Amino acid sequence: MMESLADWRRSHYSREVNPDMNGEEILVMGWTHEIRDLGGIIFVLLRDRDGLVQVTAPSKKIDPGLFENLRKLKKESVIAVKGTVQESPKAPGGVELIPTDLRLLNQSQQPLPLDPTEKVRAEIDTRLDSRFLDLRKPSVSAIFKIKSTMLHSVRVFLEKNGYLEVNTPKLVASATEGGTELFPITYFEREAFLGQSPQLYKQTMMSAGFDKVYEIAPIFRAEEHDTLRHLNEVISIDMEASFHSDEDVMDVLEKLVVQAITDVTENCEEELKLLDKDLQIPETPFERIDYDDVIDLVNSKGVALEHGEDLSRAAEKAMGEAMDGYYFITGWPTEIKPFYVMANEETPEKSHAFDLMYKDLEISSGAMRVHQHDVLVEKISSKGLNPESFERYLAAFEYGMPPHAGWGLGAERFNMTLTGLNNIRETVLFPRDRRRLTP
Ligand code: AMO
Repeated sequence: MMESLADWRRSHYSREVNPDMNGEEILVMGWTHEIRDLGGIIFVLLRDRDGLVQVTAPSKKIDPGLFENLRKLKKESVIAVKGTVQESPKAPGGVELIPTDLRLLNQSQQPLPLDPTEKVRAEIDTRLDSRFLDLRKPSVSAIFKIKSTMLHSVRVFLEKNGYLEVNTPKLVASATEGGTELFPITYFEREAFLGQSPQLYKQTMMSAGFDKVYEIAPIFRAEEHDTLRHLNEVISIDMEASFHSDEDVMDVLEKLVVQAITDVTENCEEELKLLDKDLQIPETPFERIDYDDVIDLVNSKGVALEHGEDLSRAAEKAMGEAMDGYYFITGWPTEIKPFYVMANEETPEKSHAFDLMYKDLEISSGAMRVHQHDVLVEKISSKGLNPESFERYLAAFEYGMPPHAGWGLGAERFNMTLTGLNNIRETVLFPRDRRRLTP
């Protein structure tokens, strides 16, 4: 009688099998990455989440029935192999497995819509259409191991520094980052929107007395344009801190970025190697460059940019050529920043807002906020918005709102800087862009 599946328990992941285990009986589970049938000997590369292990089956040494079953295996089928570990300097990890038993757990259809062995290059759209297969590629899953390590590092860093994790609504009643980027939805008999940013809620938490909060959650932007840096759904790492200035939270951001890079270099050595990425720990403090100097710099490079304009793509590129690594742009004009950004006391045309850049890519923006109710009402009106639609948010400013500051860091854009990838779609499991809503 066939042993029940429950008795077939994995004893090791591929990465754990090493030459010191010579002679040990083990059980590995995974996918048939590759099959090489040389007649008298069959090599099967078994792939699991962590890597590859070679199963070596010489016809003379193993059971003929088992040999035939190995020969019949199809690529990307799911298998379990029992066998004896044998030292083998030429095989991956310096070991091979001489099989004693095989279980075909699930047969894969052929031909495959995509080749997970990475021998054939595929276009990004083909890859995303069969994303489950694409994600089997070690160099693709590496991106998500790095993302997971980064997010863990960010959480640990913020928790250690006294930040409380919060969860705010994603079904919201109003815009925060400009009306045109909103996804409207039907909320029973009313119109509502998908949240563009936890901005209003994280600020409200300052009035609630939580002092320091953070949230890691999706934000939704109805971006019309199709670029390598924009998606319609991304993960935002947001923080807000009371009695903090813009300089204070820039300091937090800088330290968090360095900590995450340090943790990724230490824990994702294999993954970085697969991505061919030589990740350097940046020096602090990051350079700070004033918006006025950015204007002069890009104009000197032949990019026309007027004072009071947001950076065009050409301006970002010129900045990317002039600056190395991470740097802050400070002193942004008040006029082009959202209503919640505090203006400079002495030069009100300039604000307390900043952006964190990596070469030509904006990865975070933040600011010290307006905390005075009357100033905020006026700023909402001056942006052409109706203060009445912000009634509940505004109330939090009437009964003791402390001064505060915060920022939002795009997890995917940050991940692009960690992995060296230039298409943001690569850093999301199932990206949402202008044309894509499935898988
Ligand atoms: P902002 O709109 O600049 O600021 O967003 C913050 C960061 O989120 C990421 N991001 C995006 N990434 C990819 N595709 C998009 N469509 C996209 N939109 C945003 C970027 C960006 O730097 N409320 C403020 C933050 C604050 O002041 O605390 C805000 O949302 O990395």
